[in-house]
Amino acid sequence: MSKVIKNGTVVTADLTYKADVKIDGGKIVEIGPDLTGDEVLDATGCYVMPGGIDPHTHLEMPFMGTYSADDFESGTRAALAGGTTMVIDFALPSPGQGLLDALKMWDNKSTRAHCDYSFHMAVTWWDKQVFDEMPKVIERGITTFKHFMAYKGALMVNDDELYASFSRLAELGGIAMVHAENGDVVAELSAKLLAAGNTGPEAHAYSRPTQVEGEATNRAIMIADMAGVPLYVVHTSCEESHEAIRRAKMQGKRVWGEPLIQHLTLDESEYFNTDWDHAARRVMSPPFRNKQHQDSLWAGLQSGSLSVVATDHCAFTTDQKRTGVGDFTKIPNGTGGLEDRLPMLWTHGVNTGRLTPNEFVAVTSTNIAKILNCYPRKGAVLVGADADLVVWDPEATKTITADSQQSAIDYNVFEGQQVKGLPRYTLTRGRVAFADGKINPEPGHGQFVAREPKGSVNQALSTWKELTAPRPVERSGIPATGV
Ligand code: DUC
Ligand code: ZN
Ligand code: ZN
Ligand code: ZN
Repeated sequence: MSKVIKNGTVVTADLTYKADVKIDGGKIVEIGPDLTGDEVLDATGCYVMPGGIDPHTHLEMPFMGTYSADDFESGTRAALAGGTTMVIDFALPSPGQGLLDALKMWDNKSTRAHCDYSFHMAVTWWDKQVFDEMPKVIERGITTFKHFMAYKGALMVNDDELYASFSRLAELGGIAMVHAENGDVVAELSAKLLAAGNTGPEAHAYSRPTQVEGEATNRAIMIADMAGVPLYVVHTSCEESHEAIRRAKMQGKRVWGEPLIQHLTLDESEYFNTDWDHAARRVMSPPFRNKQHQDSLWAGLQSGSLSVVATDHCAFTTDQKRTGVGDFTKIPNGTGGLEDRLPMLWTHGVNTGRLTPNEFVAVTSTNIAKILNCYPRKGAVLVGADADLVVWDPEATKTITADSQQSAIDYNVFEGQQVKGLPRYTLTRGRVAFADGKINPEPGHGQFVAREPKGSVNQALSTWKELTAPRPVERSGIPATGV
C-alpha cells in the first residue's frame, strides 16, 4: 500500500519547495508534482519536514535512587505526538557493570518502542574491561560515548579516566560526549548550602553556577584536543560553555553544542516559585539560567556555533521529586519535553523570526543525523530515505497541559504555554502514528538504528600530536651525581 502526502511544501535543512511525497515499504520512493498512491494524506497549508530526532533521552533509567518515569513505550508515544520520529537514549552501566551487559538491559527495555531509536553508551567508570568492550559496542552500531563530569561518587569520571577513554575513542573512530559540570565544585557548594540551611530546590541552582559548566566544557575541549577525539557537549545551557564551544570551532576543532528546549524557553525564576512542587519539578542539571544566557543560546543556533536542540527527557513524577523534601540534593534531576520540543521551538524560534523553517529542520533533525552518521537514512526528505516525516501545520494552536500529554508524569514544565505550529501527521517509516491530534500506537514498530563510526579525528591545529612520539634530547655537560 503506497501513500502520498499531497499539496504540501517540502522543507528541508536547505530547500523549500512545493511537491508531493510518495511512500512505499517505509521509504520515500518519489518526490514531485501530481503523484498518486493508494492512500492520500492531505498536507494543504502544511510543511512536509524530516521527523524530529531527539538525541538526548533517559527512558526508564535507574537514577538517584529511582527510575525515570517514562519508558520506551510512553516516551516514544510522546515523541510521535510532538513530531519526533527517532530518539537516542543513553545506555547507562552502573559503575562496575560491563558495557555489553548494560546494552542488553537497554535492548530489553526498548522492545516496545513506537518509533526508531538508537543508543549512546555511557562511560561511568574505567578499567581494562571498559577499554576492551568499547570496540564491541561500536560493532553493535553505537559510536557515541558519554562521560559525566558531575555526579561525584556516582557516575562521575575523573580527568585521567576522561583522557584514557577519549584516547581510546580517537583510536576507534568514535565520538566523545560530555555532561560538562565540575562535579567536585558542585559537591562542595552543595554541602555548604545544606550546612547553611539552604535545603529547598532554589539551592539546586545556587549549587551549579554557570562557571562550573564553563570550566568543565573548557576542560573537556582541551582533553579532547589532546586525545584527538571529536567532542559533543550535551545540554549546553550558558554563555561560558557556549563561548568555549565557539572558540574551539573557530580553532578548527570538531566540537558541537546541544542546547535544550527547556533552557531556551524557561529561566531561573522557576526555582524561586513559592510552591515547592513547582520548583522541584524543574530541578534538572544544568539548571535553568537567566535571560542573558538564553539570548546566548539563541544566538548560537542562529550563527551555527550551537548545532542541535534536544530535551534530555528524564521525567519524574511529583511523588518521586518529593523524596528531596528537606534536602535539595535528593530531588531526582530531570524534566520532560519530548512531546513539546518541536512546537515550543517553532513557537519561540520560527514564529519570532529567530530561526527560519530550514534552520528549524537543521537543528531538530538534519544536523544530528549527520553528526551521528545516520544521514540521509534519517533527517532527510530524499528518495530512498526512511519515511520518518512530520506534516507540520504552522497555523494549528494548542495550550500545553499535562492532562492531554502522552508522558506518564502528572505535570508538564511548559504547562499553560500557548504554542502555534503542531504536527498534523507524524509518520514513522511510512506508518501514520499520529493524525489530527490522535496517537495511533504500535508498540514494537520502532527499530534499532545501527550507526557506523565516522573515523574523524581532531587533528587540525593541535600541536600535541608532535609529542606523542617523544624523543629524549641528547645532552652534554651532565653534572656528575652526588656533587
Ligand atoms: N541531568 C538531568 O537533569 N537528568 C538526567 C541526567 C542529567 O545529566
Ligand atoms: Zn547530563
Ligand atoms: Zn542527560
Ligand atoms: Zn510496524
